[in-house]
Amino acid sequence: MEDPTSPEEAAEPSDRRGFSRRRLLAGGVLAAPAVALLHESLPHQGLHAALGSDQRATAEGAAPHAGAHGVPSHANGLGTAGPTFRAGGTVDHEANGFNPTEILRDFDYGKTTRLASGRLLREWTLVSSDKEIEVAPGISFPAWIYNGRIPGPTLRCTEGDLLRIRFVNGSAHPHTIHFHGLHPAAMDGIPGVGAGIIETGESTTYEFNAEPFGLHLYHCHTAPLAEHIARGLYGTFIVDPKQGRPDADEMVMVQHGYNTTFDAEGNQLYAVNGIPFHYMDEPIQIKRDELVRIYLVNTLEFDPINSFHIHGNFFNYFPTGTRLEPTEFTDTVIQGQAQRGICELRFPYEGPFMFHAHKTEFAELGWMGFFKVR
Ligand SMILES: [Cu+2]
Repeated sequence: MEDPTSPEEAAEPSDRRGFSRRRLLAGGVLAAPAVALLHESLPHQGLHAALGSDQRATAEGAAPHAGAHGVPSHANGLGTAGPTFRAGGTVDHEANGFNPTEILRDFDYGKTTRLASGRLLREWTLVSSDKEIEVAPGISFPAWIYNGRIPGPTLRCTEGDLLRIRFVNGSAHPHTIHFHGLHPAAMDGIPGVGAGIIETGESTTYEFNAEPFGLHLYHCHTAPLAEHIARGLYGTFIVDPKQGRPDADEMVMVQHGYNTTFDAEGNQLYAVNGIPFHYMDEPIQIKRDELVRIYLVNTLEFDPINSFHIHGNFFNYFPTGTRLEPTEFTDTVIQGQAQRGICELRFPYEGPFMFHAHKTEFAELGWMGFFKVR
């Protein structure tokens, strides 16, 4: 197979406009037989093909790591034993300051105080900063982030709580926090309304009621909006119904991407919870027959849709989480940007089960992982 990006081509800035991911995929990665794709060449080749020239240079330097991502042996079509995960191909989570395995089940309930009225006050502090994140082995991305991680913390409360979110801008760029939910205009976190844009070194406090119950999100709303979101300024905001939901193994999956070439044409890498291919390397551990609840959010910039698909199973889907009855029993959902929904399911069989974008080109550029059911 031809190398879809010769060094000359990748290094020539004037070619950048024509250096689209889709052309690369069409001419390179996707032209390969599916078996080869899913076997050893996939993550490696995908990264090389898709990264920009600067990052490509770094990728070459990281060649010993590239391709070390675990590839399931069942993907070779032989139907043999479970995943074989080779060591050494991961990013430096410690240097990044976060690990998607921990982000998955990390819910931040804030600092709580009972008010005289009996209501619960929840308070958080979110600090934005600029940070180089190793998004794939050897590949650095200059991110803008909340509380040192991508995605930002998962803020969780119960409908009727009073919420107070102090925002401190520690980034070199102006930002805001815009919450989805019901709130006064002054608390909307957009330029020119209320506190408006929060400049470097400044802070503000957003205060509003927790409503409606459901699965929501927050993100920066400063222009250029696409860049402020794509750089990493987003997170999940869960408002639990007063009566709660049935006990379950709960987890959050924020779908997003990295436009490593900064051409705003698309993304070169796709992920859930910060790091492409992470749950290939560290499958999500699941107990057989236990109820699993996935809070699934799409913050993907530049691509009009994203999707989630699970192997060997079906789930009940609660769009936006604003109703207690599911609207669908399916194995695939499509989400546009800011769409989100709750997936509930049980795994009746043990073994490794893939989940990935059924926008399959995203899967091959990082948006895939495994549940490991025991
Ligand atoms: Cu911003």
